Amino acid sequence: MLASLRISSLRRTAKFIGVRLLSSTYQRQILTDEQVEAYQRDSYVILRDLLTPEEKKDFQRIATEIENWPISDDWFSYFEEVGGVRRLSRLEGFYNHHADLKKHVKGKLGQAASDLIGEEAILFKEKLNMKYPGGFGYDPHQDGVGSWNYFGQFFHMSAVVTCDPMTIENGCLQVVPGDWGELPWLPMDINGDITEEVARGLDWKHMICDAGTVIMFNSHVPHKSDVNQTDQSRRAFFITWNGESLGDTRQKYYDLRRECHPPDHLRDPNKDYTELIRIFNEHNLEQSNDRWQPDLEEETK
Ligand SMILES: O=C(O)CCC(=O)C(=O)O
Repeated sequence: MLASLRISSLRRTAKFIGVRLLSSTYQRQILTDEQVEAYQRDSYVILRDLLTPEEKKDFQRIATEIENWPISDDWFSYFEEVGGVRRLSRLEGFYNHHADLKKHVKGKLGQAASDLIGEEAILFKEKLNMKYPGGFGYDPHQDGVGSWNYFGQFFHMSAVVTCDPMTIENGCLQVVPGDWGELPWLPMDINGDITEEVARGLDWKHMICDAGTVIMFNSHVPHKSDVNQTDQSRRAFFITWNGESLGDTRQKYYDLRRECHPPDHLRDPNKDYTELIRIFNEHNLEQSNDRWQPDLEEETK
């Protein structure tokens, strides 16, 4: 059982490490010079044709299968309430339960992640964000803040694989190009999001793309998205790796998540999760259920 003292010491450790390791012997596997250069310039790269048309369709099939899975102790299903209707907003931690997804993650996606990290990529976490019509947006944040950086981790690479087109109207991902990848983090509010004042001054780019596009970005890149204003879903996988020199901490991450931010059906009704959820910077998932207390946000003002 993790005591809150242990959590705050993990948090302190994560805050002071911020250097990226690159192996000088690594041989690039799949990305072109141009793609790697785009990533090195902007800290993200859009790969519109990394996947073949068949592979793009396959990701849509896999997303449809996974979103129809029942609630289970084996993965994490998070829900939101829109217009009084409760529906799925996210699934996490399903990698070991879908053989075809595993194949894709180990194949081209893992190779592209390795090419950008500069050493063999180890899977850290995976999720499928549903963003159904009216589905909530995400406040401006940097992913590496908080729990991602526990257990000696400090740098991650994510691949967004879009399963529906991303448009301004349906709440596409927005990122800020720049030389991101090292500390310090941008100024944060109490929820771990970038402060409104700082976010307002950033140069946000909309990631408008077709289904099957892959967007790679590192865990320091500021990003956000808006509510889906259309009547179609906007599903996207977010697959995240770390370099092998930082070890395999996926199980530890999900054990911590199970303890501190479990899905509803695994929550202990007698436990207050408010502070524990903070270490995951996932208040957006809670807000979508009207469960996040606004008075806590006031403390920062
Ligand atoms: O799905 C989106 O629109 C953004 C998701 C995001 O930023 C996150 O899950 O951290």
